[in-house]
Amino acid sequence: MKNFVIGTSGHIDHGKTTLIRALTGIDTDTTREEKQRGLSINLGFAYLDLPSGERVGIVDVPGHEKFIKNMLAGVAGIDLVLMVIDVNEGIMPQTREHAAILELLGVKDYIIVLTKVGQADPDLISIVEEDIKEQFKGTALEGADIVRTDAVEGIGLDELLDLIDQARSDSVYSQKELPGRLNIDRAFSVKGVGTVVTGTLLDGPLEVGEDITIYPAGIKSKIRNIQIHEADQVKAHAGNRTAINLTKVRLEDVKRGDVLTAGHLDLSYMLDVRLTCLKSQTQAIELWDRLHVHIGTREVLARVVPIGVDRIRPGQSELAQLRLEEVVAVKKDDRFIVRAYSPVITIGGGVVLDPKPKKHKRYNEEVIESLELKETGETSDILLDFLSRRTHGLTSTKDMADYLNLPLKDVKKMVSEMVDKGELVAVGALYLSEETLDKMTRSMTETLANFHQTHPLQPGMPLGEFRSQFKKIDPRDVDAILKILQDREQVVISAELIRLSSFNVDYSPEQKAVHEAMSKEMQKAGMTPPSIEELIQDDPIRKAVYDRMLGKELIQVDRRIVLDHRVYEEALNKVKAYINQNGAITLGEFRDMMGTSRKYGIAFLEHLDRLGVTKRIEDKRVLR
Ligand SMILES: Nc1nc2c(ncn2[C@@H]2O[C@H](COP(=O)(O)OP(=O)(O)OP(=O)(O)O)[C@@H](O)[C@H]2O)c(=O)[nH]1
Ligand SMILES: [Mg+2]
Repeated sequence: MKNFVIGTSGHIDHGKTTLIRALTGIDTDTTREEKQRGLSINLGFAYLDLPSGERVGIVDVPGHEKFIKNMLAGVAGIDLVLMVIDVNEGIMPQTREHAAILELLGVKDYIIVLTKVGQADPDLISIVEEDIKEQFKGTALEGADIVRTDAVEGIGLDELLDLIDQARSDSVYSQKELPGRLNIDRAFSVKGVGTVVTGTLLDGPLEVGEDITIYPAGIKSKIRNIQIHEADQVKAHAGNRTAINLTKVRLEDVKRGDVLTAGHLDLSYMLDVRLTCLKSQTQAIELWDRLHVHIGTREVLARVVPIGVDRIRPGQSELAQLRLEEVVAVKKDDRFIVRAYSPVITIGGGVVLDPKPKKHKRYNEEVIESLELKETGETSDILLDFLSRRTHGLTSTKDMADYLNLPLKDVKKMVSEMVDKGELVAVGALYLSEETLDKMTRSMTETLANFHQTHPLQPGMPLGEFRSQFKKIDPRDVDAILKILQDREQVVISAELIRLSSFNVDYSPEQKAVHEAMSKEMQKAGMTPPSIEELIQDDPIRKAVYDRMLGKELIQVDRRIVLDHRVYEEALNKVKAYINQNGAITLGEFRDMMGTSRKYGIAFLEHLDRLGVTKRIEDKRVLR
């Protein structure tokens, strides 16, 4: 099951760490510097056993504005925030900044914890509470429970625990199982154990023994051990605070900001996003503004390109493209925060709509529509939009699941529904959109129709020439579409020629008679046909008719041998039937069955090998 994670937040010295220590007995200020200075610098980690018996994880963040970076690295994946406010000070700058950040990151559940109430005047407490309610109006913290506490005097802690328990049991977990993904917030080395990384699991599960990749470097490793709340586990789920011991990874190869995943991530220097500029800002976010982007546990510099508007004004949310100065590995729907380049203050944030976009022209309707679709559209439409923009259309359900950031199981179900509805076509285990197929079919049949018109006497277009017309398209797609067109009997491919199945050569009366004669000769000759020269007899009329029969009525078996198509079909069916009955066929058996000679037998069987119908094993052939 998903684990519940609580985060603290609030202004410096308002009592976050003291509160967690009072609740859990764990001091999250672990370094000497933190203890000496009496303030938190790094993220602190603890866990809490609730009255219900449930164990939940806690991330304690520093309040000092200089350490906001550390705070940002800790808050992804948090379910409930304890917004800590010192009753003697009320809402202060970092209270507001943390609240804005958490709201932009999509955190929905909050408990407002008033601290240090023991010595405070009850009237003051009421005034501060009213002020807090007023100031948080219209934000995600509006209506949050407020609890009065004093960690030193032990006031209000039981009430707070009950509220946390309530919030935990009310929370609805999304049960989607995705390839495990963890944004690394710490990496360290343990003597005799090796490299350990920690973080909150964004997607899960992850299991001991699982192969993983660390992005962006692409380092491959395996999970040797998983710890959750200091206990060994075989499996970690989304939301778990985990420490993961990795095999064969040196400490210098991993750092905060890296992403560990059991799945695949695309690397990208650009992100399409919806970007919100905070209401409290006095300046708009302008084209080409340089910003710090905090995404996952990573911080990168980027330039902003608003897509549909000139600038993003305070309080507005607009489509934009972030042009990053370093590569990132993120997924659709990931959230991020942006801070001004200088002075470094939080000015906004948003959500990723496309983690690997192309460079966009601004004010382009098509781009805007496609992004809006990704934001609010039906998943099946988002998938069709994705397929229409890929360089090759044939796509696996795994690639689709990666792009959509959805469980493979759900994607497979959706895809099979889309196949039934005629929106997708299955090509083996891959899929193509009906739209791509349609477009390609039209352009292929047009190419063939043009060829037939300019070469009415030729039985078909040489395949090589045909393919060269579609060089821009991935050859795998061309093959797949040709296969579909053959199955649907729209085109015929034979002897390296392709033609529309509706195409017929018109014969003159004279040619007609010759055609009939040649057709009879070839049928009669069966599996011991005359050579091509013998058939044509150096006669121009016979040559013209031969050309038109080739590929339709005459099937080329090798350079010198052609067979009547009826003879060819019969031989092919007999070979298949023979192998089905006997497991294999030898050259001798084929010769006897067809009453032909060694020369034709070899030519025919080798032709079937090349076609991929049969496969030669020593002196026998089996079906492929
Ligand atoms: N009397 C009283 N003092 C408190 C209480 N909570 C915190 N303090 C004191 O306030 C000071 C700051 O507390 P911390 O818990 O370190 O504050 P913090 O919010 O973790 O600070 P940063 O992590 O640096 O942002 C310490 O001296 C605490 O002893 C409380 O409920 N009552
Ligand atoms: Mg602290």
